[in-house]
Amino acid sequence: MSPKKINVAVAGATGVVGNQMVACLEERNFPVRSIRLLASSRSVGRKLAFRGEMIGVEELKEDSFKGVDIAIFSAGGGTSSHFAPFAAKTGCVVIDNSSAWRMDPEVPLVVPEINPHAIADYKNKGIIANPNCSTIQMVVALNPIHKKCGIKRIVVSTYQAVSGTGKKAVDELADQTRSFASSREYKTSIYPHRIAFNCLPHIDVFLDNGYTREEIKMVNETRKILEDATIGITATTVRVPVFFGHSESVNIETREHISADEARMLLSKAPGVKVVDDPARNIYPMAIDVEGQDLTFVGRIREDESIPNGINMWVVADNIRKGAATNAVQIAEILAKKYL
Ligand code: NAP
Ligand code: 3JN
Repeated sequence: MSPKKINVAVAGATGVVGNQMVACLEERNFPVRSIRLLASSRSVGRKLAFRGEMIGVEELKEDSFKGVDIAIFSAGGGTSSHFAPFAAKTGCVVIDNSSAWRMDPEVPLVVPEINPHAIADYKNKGIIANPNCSTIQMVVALNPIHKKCGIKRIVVSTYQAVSGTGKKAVDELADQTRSFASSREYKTSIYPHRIAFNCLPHIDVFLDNGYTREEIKMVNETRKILEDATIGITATTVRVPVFFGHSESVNIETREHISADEARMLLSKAPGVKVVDDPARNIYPMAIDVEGQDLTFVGRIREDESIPNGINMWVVADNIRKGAATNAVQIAEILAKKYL
């Protein structure tokens, strides 16, 4: 039997993430009957390609969702907070890529390799949340170990690409790099300091406890997806001058012992993971190799010699693909197949 055809809307279609959403729907041959591309009034008149057709961008409005089955949002938290309930009220299911709904206890927060069963809870509010990109790639790598040995504590430091901040940040890194290389004055508008040839230990806003909001997203979202509120987690999130691909140094303490070889073996069979780990030949995951890929790459797997049950690893993924668009489209695929 051929799959049911779905009427889709993409809100934020002109952005870095929205563009990949549209590309992903096409590449994965999602059973689209019709597609509406929505953005702000600034983009009305623009056209975007889908399956060889040029489709006009429409302004996102409260009544944009009539006849739509699935609406994928990536137009910022404020936009999702306001428009997702209108979409859900019309009867369409929202897959939201912002932080607006992630920690709502009635809204499922889904990584298909880990908790696809949670998708059933879309019925509560008509909304499913897509996690933060840094969380997604970390939990894809850690879930197999958590299931086998129980993770007690996670210490993570991220090295996040500028594409995570959107189109203007990609342009800022390119402009600053050109200016710096030709000894011209550089401009700073998206980040508070120069990002070219620099690292900023600052993603999203600072909170009263000294952490950034991005760091706390990683803590809360990881516990919700792994369905374990007891895991101790501390994160430091850093913006680095890379265009695409987030990298993470992840240290874990497990309840039961696991050797580096066992962890490598476990991860080599895990869904969505590719182990790239041959340091003798200088082989390890790198941001420059993951652009356009949907897997999470894990390497530098080794025992933490400072504690009895510790493992270190290096985790890299395309932040716009698995970190955002691919994960959302995977959710849409399960929703379409099992629930609609
Ligand atoms: P971007 O390149 O700046 O694009 C923003 C998109 O949102 C554009 O399509 C823009 O339309 C649209 N938009 C902004 N304000 C709007 C409004 N009031 N009404 C309708 N559309 C509006 O940003 P991005 O990198 O694609 O990120 C977009 C959002 O996705 C982020 O704010 C975040 O919530 C989410 N995100 C999630 C992850 C993740 O970790 N899962 C990663 C990155 C981003 P115009 O082009 O017309 O301005
Ligand atoms: O900075 C990154 O690498 C990921 C950024 C994600 C992001 C950017 C703006 C707003 C988010 C998010 O997904 O958490 C949000 C947000 O919706 O809060």
